[in-house]
Amino acid sequence: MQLGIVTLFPEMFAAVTDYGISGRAVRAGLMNLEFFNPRDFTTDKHRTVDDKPFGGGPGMLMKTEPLMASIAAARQAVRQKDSASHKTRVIYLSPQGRTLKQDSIIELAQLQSMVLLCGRYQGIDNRLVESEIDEEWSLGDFVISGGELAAMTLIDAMTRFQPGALGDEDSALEDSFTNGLLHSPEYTRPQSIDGQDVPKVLLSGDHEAIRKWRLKQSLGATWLKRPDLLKDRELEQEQIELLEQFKQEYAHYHAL
Ligand code: 9WO
Repeated sequence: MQLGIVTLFPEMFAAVTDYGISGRAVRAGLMNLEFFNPRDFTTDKHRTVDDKPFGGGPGMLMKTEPLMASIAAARQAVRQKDSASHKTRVIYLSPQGRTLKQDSIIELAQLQSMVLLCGRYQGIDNRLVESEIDEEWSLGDFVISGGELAAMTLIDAMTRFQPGALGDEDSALEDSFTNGLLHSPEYTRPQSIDGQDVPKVLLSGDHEAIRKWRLKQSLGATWLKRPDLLKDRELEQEQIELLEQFKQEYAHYHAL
């Protein structure tokens, strides 16, 4: 995947390029990040990248000309490297966007190329939103200081769906949310921590019993913590029965 990233702070992206699964994917060439800093596209002595909003008020906007020049350069560079020369989407990360969900991550992860625009200050001139931005995406209903951390989050999440990015035993398709349910609880050594024991079934070696137990816990955790995920969802007969068992055990346990 070819990524053109328009940002005033390219150094921040070391968090994805230098560490962990995303770092390995970058080193393996699965994800190719190229940075375009509006400051490098300024023409004045002070290399100005902010400007006052018309109508007054506190705060600044990103200065238009260096921003437009860096978007144009990013589009061009990324398009040249996208072997099929697909139409490159320009994506803006902002609280005004559609909320990213795992299914939107999976769809975006299929693209060959994209330009990510990281806003700073109070954002960008609305005419650029209209003319330059193809899609606006949000992580959720909160404000952070700029688009970079959101862009990095998106890049990390998309990396997990690049073929070869995860080790053999990891599968992005087995993560929480990919089946629409929360993951069942997991345990490692030691078998007992201050009298809290690992559930016996996990030590039994009975794979079918373990599968059923995990599915029941997964349904139960979703019912307890994220009932909204079960709202408009058809459960299979086995799932209905396991969730019913979970609820009964839960009621029994909490009645004591
Ligand atoms: C800053 C500001 C300062 C004074 C008065 C109003 C203001 N609004 C903003 C603002 O919303 N700034 C944004 C900072 C502009 C776009 C980039 N920034 C950003 C992106 N903040 N939060 C995000 C973001 C992106 C994705 N998901 C969640 C939040």
